[in-house]
Amino acid sequence: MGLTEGTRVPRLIKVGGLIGLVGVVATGCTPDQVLRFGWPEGVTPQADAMRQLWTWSVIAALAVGVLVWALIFWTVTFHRKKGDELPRQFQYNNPLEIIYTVIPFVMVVVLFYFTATTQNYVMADEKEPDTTVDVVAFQWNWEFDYPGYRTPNGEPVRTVGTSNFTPLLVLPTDSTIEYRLRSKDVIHSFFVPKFNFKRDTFPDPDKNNQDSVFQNTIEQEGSFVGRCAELCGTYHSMMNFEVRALSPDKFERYMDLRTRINPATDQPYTASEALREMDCGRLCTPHSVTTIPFDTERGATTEASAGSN
Ligand SMILES: [Cu+2]
Repeated sequence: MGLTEGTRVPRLIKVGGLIGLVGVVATGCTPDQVLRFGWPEGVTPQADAMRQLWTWSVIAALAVGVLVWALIFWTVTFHRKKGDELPRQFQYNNPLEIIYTVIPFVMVVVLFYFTATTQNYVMADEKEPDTTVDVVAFQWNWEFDYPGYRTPNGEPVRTVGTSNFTPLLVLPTDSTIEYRLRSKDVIHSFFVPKFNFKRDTFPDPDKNNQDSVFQNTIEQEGSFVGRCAELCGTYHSMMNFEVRALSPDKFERYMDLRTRINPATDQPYTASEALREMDCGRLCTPHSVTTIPFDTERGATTEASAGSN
């Protein structure tokens, strides 16, 4: 039996709904993931504020899209050419033109308002920080200094990355952290994907008029990879580090060790030694777990070029 005019539209709606339902269910996405619309999950309230801006922007865009698609389909379905007579003309219709100027203007104002307030929240650095860390980028690694904690030598607690050691930026959760960025040579960029945030690091940020300070709060313990996100030379790709977020009591224990002399070496505890001493499981792994030191293969390259000579 052929389709009659009366059943075609409800069946289209049913088929369309079914395809949509299968699309959502078959991907295995949770409602939370669906509402992220592809936005990566972060570990800071700042990252979550940006996620909310993204979610609501996409919902607003979809609402406008559905309205526009509906108008298009309504027009092409019910207003097809019926004869040679010219249809009623709408140009120079003032009320219509005012409406389609005012509505987009209102949409832009609303989007601008939420973008500006979210950006102000993410960029805000007026709180008194609980922990301050000086991030020093250099070709091609990172140095992290904690000016609030001093070793018995009077030096700030310091972690420096090398070709064999990925530097661990150990930080406390649930407290305001201030990052003060600078570079020793060229422009680098401090990037922790789980913060959904990166910031260029300049040499002499004051002279360059750069806002080199930002703050955030990490809401969960864990190990999060960090990278340089500005092409800075030959070994740019090896410029990785790892954020190790520890609960405040673990962090205090870590800093307590780092500000004391390790009897085994007669030197202040290094990051790895302190974590090994704490022995708290995976969170205290004394080396990075999210990235590995980059093998420069210098030896192999030298051998290969020697062989070709
Ligand atoms: Cu770099």
